[in-house]
Amino acid sequence: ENGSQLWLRYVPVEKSVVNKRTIDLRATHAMAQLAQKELENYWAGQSVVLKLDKKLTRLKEGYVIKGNISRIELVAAEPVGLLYGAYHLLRLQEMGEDINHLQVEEIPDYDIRILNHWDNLDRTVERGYAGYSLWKWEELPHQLSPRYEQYARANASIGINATVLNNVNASPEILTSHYIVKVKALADVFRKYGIRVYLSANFSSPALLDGLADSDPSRKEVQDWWNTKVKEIYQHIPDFGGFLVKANSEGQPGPQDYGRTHADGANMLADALKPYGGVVMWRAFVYNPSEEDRAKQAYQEFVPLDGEFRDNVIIQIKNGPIDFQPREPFTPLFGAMQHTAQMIEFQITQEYLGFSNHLAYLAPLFKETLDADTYSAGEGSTVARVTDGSIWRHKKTAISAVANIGEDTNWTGHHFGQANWYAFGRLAWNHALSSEEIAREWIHMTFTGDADFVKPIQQMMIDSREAVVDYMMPLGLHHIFAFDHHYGPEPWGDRKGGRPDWMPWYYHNADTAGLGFDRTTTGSNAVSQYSEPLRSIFNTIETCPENLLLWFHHVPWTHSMKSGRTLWDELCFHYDRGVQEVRGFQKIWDKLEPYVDEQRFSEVQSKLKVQAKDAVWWKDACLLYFQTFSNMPIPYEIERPIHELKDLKKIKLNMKHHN
Ligand code: BDP
Repeated sequence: ENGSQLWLRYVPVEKSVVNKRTIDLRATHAMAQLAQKELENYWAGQSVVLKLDKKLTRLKEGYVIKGNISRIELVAAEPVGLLYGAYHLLRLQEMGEDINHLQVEEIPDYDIRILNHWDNLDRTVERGYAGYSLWKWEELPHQLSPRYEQYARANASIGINATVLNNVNASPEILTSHYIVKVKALADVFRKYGIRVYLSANFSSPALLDGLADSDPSRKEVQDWWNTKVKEIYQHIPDFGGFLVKANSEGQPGPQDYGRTHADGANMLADALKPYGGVVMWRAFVYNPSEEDRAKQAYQEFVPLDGEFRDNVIIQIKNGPIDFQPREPFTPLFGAMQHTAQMIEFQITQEYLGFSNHLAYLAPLFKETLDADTYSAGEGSTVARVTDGSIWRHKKTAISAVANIGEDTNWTGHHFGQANWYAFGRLAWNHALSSEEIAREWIHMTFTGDADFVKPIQQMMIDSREAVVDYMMPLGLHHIFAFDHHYGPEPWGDRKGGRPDWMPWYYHNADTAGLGFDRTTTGSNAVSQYSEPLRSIFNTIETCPENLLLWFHHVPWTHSMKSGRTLWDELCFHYDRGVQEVRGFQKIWDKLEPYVDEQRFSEVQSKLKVQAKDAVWWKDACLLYFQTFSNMPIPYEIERPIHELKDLKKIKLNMKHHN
């Protein structure tokens, strides 16, 4: 048992069942046949009839399942809907649900449910912690690893229907003919499971690949280059999804290099893709080392462009305004552009949450953003609703997340990392699902349905994200990681001549008066980018949620918190609670050894040891460092530090960050 099967542990049905049961397919499409095959192999219940009904367009890629004791009917408008319906049935079976009176109607909340791989062509993975890239470019297109199909099946089983194969810091080579045939080979495998391929495009490709004088989007020669390139791609991949673009961000080229706007750049690509139905996902992750608060910059650059983008452009926005921190408020850009389609970008890979060493179940983080009310069209304008088309209808809706998948046998490095891939897929399909429900499903399918195991593990998963927040960056602290690789604490971090917006002090602002980033109306005024009443809520120290306090305020060390403690004591309390929680996870896990196979048990056990050590490291580093400003004692009920600050400052991890 090595975790390679993910949550797909369906048991083949016995001969005796097969003889009594029919899986009747009334359609011919290959994907419908695949749905039939999955049920033939694994469905142990009543007979199933699979039908397509093109008139049911409201279902989109969804399905209806109705059933009585002897016969279940699965109907979809699209062949892929039958496949999703088949996986739904198999999930019910795995969960031991009652399947006698089924009345299911499922319609996906987003049209495009897409994974973003940050995979480089040399097979290193940016912010990847599960080994090398799955894509074996040197063997493609001739050799197809069996994992391509396993990957596609796993995605289809949770409703993911799209994938970006390469890093947003894109090598232009991906668009050469040499690579396009390789991409085609992958697309041919994925298509069977309803998955479309997208590529990250380097904006300077025309100049870099074919020697054009520049890549200025207003020049006819450049536009022609993209038109020809797109045509070539569609000749090989008729259902190619489109481009994801990181432009004028962290040194990547873009339209601003030529005095053009993001809209000019995105529209040029959109025009090239339009005849084929392709889309452009244009990222809003932009910021410069300027005087301006980094958290404000995306909004400032993009809001003025509202209405200027083509209808096949979607602006891809990270959940938080800085960068995938353990906790951030939602990016204020959500809901602020009513005439432009917007999509969320989450990060499944744990760049800032302990890599694949820490157990952190991310559904609560995803939900926190999805459920956050932007108030942009009145109360109830949650981030989910301003992106899923229910408030402003745009041509296509989408949701994305940076994958945590690599070549490791268990796919994600940490066995519990699989749950985050799973959770993203389930939420992309239905953002109303709760973190608890999703965890329960995943545990059942990945480990066992025994309640004595499911309950405590579910609780541990639910608590795990907050534990990470507690021992790394409680109360709205952010970006106090070690430089570059982002593993471990470095609140003292400073690089001579380095960009201030990459330095921890830029974010925590510790001084003898207090701690935190003043983003109020008298500070950087980032609060003004939020709609009322949020703006006032965040702006006022008494009403600002305490879990975001140091995000929005520079707070005196002696400030009295809701608990009655001072800020300093509260900070100590949170760091300590984080450590205690991880110790608790170790106990829960050890106690459940009888329910888990040996290999997965011991692998998770050793990861938890690393996490517990790291949690203490974080706690000691942050408290000892911040104490040099607060000059206040660590409350006596809290575990004493076991490190010296001067030793912690010497730790240099030799980790490479591949760009
Ligand atoms: C940051 C990563 C960096 C990515 C960048 C991005 O540190 O490696 O290239 O985001 O999203 O989180 O473009």
